[in-house]
Amino acid sequence: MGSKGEYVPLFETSRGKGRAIYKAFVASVFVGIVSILTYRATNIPAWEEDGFVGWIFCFAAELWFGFYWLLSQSLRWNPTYRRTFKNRLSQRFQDDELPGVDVFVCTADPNMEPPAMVANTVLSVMAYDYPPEKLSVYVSDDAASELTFYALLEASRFAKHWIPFCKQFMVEPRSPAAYFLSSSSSRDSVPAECFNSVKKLYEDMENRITFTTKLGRVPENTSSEHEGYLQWNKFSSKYDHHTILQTLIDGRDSNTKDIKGCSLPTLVYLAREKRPKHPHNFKAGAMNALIRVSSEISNGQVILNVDCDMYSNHSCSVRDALCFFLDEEKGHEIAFVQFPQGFENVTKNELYGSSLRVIYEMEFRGFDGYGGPLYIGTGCFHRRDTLCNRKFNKDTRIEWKMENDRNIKETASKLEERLKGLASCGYEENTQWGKQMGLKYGCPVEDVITGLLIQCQGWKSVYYNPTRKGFLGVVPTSLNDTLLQHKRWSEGVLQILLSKYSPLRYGVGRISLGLQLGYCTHCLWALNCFGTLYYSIVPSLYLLRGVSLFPQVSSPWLLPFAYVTICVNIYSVVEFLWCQGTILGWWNEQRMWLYKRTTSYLYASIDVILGLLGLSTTSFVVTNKVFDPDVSQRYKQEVMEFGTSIPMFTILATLALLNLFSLIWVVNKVLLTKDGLMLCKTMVLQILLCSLLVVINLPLYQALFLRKDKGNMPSSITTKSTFLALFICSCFVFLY
Ligand SMILES: *[C@@H]1O[C@H](CO)[C@@H](O)[C@H](O)[C@H]1NC(C)=O
Ligand SMILES: CC(=O)N[C@H]1CO[C@H](CO)[C@@H](O)[C@@H]1O
Repeated sequence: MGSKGEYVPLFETSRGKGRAIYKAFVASVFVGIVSILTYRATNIPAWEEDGFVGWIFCFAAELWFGFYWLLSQSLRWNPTYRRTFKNRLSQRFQDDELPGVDVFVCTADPNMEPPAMVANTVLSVMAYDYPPEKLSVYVSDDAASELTFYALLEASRFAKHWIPFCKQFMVEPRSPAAYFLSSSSSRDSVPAECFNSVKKLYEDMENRITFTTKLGRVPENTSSEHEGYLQWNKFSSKYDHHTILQTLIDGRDSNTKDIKGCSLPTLVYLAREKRPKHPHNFKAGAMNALIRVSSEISNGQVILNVDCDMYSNHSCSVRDALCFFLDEEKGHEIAFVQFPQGFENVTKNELYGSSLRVIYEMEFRGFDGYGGPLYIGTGCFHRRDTLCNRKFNKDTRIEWKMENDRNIKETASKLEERLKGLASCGYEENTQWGKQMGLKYGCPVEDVITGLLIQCQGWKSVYYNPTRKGFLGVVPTSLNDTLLQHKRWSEGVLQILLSKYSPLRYGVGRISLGLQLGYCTHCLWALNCFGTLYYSIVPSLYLLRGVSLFPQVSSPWLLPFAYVTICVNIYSVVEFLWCQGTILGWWNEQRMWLYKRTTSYLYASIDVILGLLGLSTTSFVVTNKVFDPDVSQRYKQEVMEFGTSIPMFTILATLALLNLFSLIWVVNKVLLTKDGLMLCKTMVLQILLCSLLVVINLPLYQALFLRKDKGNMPSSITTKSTFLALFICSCFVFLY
């Protein structure tokens, strides 16, 4: 406490500025939308007319878009900003009074998630500016890969040099790979000699890890050096093996020291038991096994969860998070502190929009204004008790300063034997794990539903987005990967909306209305596919028949259409620039918006509908983090990557060609026929829409017809989509 017992907060919350102007703008756009809908409702063509069906569906699409736009305002209505005071934290809490922090790193596939990357992630979190006795790192390896184990063993040795080096010279960032690549100014204070010797150690380690990874197995002379490898003797496959639990660094042991004689954080490797007949519940299952195992080793009151492809970019993030939890007034309400996912591999104009700029800079702050952001499965600090189903009670405070009850009586090997059972397949049978306890099972976005249920227990969460990002990861660098990732997300969140934990039903009375609407905005991503598909196909096809679906140039009804379109897009540009994007980045994002909606979201919607009919089950796809140099090159030059022959690309190409053919047809007509000008006047909006779709698809036409590199559109898709588009267009012209 401050002087005279007066309360000085550990963090500060403020609201966004300029809200009144924004709200007036929203109101005006809303009037525009209502006018558009009025126009649709009052000008329906007679049912036997050519445009009747098209009109009705336009009406439906615009109703949806209007509704969805309104819904998405919930996330812009009340943005909230947070600031922490770490110096006050260190004044109020001595090092030995700080809570224990357990860091969970999950990896699932050494081929997609290179062991060297996992080692760097682990080293970056082991080097946090935090008392090492209070910090433990647990790695869950769902592939039970010897290669990952080898990399961690190497990392545990290198840590003895790396951690004291980081602490002595205040090195940032503390992932060695990122540090040695960066030209960070923190390098100047390091004597060249120290720098070079640590760098050499790192490079030797990295070479050894990469060598073994390429070899695909650990050489015998190496594996005989550590008894940990013996656990692989009875190993049959990654789908069928017993629990492997190894303490690589036992921080509880007072003899474990780094080269400077200081303590080290604990490092534990876990590959939980897998048997073909037992569902393993993907990442949620891995996290739950870690929660149980860690509770018997270090039992940190705070749990940090990071993906293996994200490293810590700020050594103080733990202290930042603790400023929220340990605040005497408000800390007791907070269940988790979510950091945004930062990305190091984004190019300037973000061809695939993968940094999710607007979501992290804008929408998550909106969530925070209503009780807290979603839990997104990485870069998130949880209180251990709230993850284990503790309900919120406004009078109960957690005793942070209590002695940490870490287990120091047993030796590591005894402990390991005893704890293996906690990670066995059978352990969770007839328990609440996966239901009430830990992360929830049965949803492809286990993180989001878990966060939602914690909020439904009465807890708040906090979004902390400092200028210097706390965690950095890599983005998918191809269109294919991006679309698949969004398919998984949009499918998962839509399932939540339809599940018994729907924010609209279960959430009622448990979370605020604003938060419910915020969740719905994300949960309904997938359903945007129908309106968008319709809007990007049918108006253009109607051009071929000369049927107008929008007001003519001379009609006053043109105004609301123009006003809404222009305003919404100008706002969207401004918002994007405000989130530190570029104009071209915005344009690329619009293209991705179209592509995601017409493929990822469509697939997600279809899968959810099939799931409702009992025809499909959830699956979990690990995103690829290994990059072909050729693909990387094109990614850096911001050239779209097609290259693979997947049905999603056929859809995209067909759509693009449909619009191209329609535009050619109509331009032809305008230029070559007598009533060309008339056509222009009656169909102006449709022609504009079609032209816009053509312009936004320019990179796709290039990939179809002009590019010769390996990332161009496979010729099978070119043929298929050209044929399909021609067929659909001619149907519209001649039959229908
Ligand atoms: C990561 O940390 C470094 C300093 O170590 C900083 O210069 C850089 O801006 C950070 N990156 C991001 C994206 O915040
Ligand atoms: C994992 C990965 O793709 N890393 C790349 C990120 O971007 C830098 C520079 O753009 C590359 O050097 C890395 O290889």
